Amino acid sequence: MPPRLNASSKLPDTVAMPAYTPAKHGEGILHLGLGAFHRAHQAVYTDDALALAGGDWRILGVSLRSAAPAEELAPQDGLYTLIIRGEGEPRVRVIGSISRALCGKTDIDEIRRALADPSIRIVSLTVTEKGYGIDRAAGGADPDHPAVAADLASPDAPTGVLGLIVQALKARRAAGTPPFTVLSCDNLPENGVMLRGGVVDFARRLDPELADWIESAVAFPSCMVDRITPARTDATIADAERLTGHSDAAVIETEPFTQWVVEENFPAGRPAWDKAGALFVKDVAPYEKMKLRMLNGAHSMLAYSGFLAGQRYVRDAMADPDLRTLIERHLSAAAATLDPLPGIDFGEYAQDLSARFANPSIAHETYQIAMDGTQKLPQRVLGPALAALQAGQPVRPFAFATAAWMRYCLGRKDDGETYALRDPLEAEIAARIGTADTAEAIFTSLAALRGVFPEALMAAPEWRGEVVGALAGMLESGVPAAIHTEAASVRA
Ligand code: CS2
Repeated sequence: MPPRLNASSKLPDTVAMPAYTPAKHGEGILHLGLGAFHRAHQAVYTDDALALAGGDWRILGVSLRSAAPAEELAPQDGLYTLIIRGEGEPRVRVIGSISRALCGKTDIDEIRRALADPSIRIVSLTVTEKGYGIDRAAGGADPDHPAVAADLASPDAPTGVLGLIVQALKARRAAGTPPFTVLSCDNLPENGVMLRGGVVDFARRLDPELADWIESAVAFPSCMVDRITPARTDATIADAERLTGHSDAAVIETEPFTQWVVEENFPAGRPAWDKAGALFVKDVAPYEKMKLRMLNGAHSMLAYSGFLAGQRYVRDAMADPDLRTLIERHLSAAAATLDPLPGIDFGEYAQDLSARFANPSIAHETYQIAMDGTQKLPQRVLGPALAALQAGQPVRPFAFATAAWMRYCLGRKDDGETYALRDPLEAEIAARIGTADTAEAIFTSLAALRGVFPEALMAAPEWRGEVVGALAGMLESGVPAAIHTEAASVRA
């Protein structure tokens, strides 16, 4: 077994090391959600910013539930290998921007103390769509979310996202410490506005005056994040050993492409992320919309249809001419719902996305993307479907994606093999579908899910007809044949 990576490791010259001395930089960011994506994205921008411009901006990483990130990173002094898979041999670098890693289950007091500490000037988050506890249809905290319910009941001992942020802001206000900036980095439209709505509403339920102060004093910039980051596998671990001569339990692999578009609104300061390649703009919304509708929308369509057609990886689905046709159709339909964005050619963006999806060195599982469909579909597929409907554009591409998700909700493939949906509404989905086995009945049962489908869309006979038609095809002839027929109709 090779030695474990840590601050005194000597690595081969082929591995890029932090171009600064990590230990000389203090913490400035507390990040909630220490998963693979953060380590392939924001932590890398921060690593570059520290090298280029310095500052006390290292990241105190927190994972609220899983003990794994802290167990992986702590013995390595927060260091981890990033394997960047493009053409040829992967590029390898060691990231030094994470100073400490804590777990909400075991270190909650330390986490609460850190949140109140004046050195922390940014609290950033990648907790996934379902992790916030926000009722996205209504726009405030969701009192039925388990963490929200628990934190509303004991606000002085919070363990969830909204509860921790509100308690920390309250403590800072009482101590005369300036508030931190709150930066959501999840794939949600206007993520800053959404999180602000959740935090302010949570606070208002406890202390209206505190809520007013948060509204006026705390910044919640929005941002668009992008980097395809598959889950780590044994091959990732083996490559880290082979390429660095060290074992690394925290290694992450990712693609060469990376993008971050951030609203310029950091009253408490920020790392020089702009020098590291992040784009700072006044209004992020059009970039978010483009990425969510094109990249993520096409990803979700491909995940459900590809998974059900037996394609394990996105790259394999891209090698299937029928699925490729459907991806290209989806990308252009999504692009047609967007307002023009100066400096961006949506056609080129679509081509670049197809190339990224086809990257032969990235093994991105369709099943990974299929997770949490109820949390993803609204912004990725249903929002653009409604926009297309209202603009008189064809809704079929979005209806096909929605039908594939509904087919996926049955929890079994054409041959009867079963799988877990991995969705927070999994039990409700199963209960609603019950024994429904016609496209009409399945559509009707899922249409009643709370907060998923926009009413105006579901009320449109055209939409219903297209989804039911596509789903009926999948049920009658099997998913691969339905994909083939659909692609043939696009080519015709
Ligand atoms: C994917 C995203 O898992 C998913 O739902 O669509 O994680 C996607 O890979 C990233 O947003 C790319 O930036």
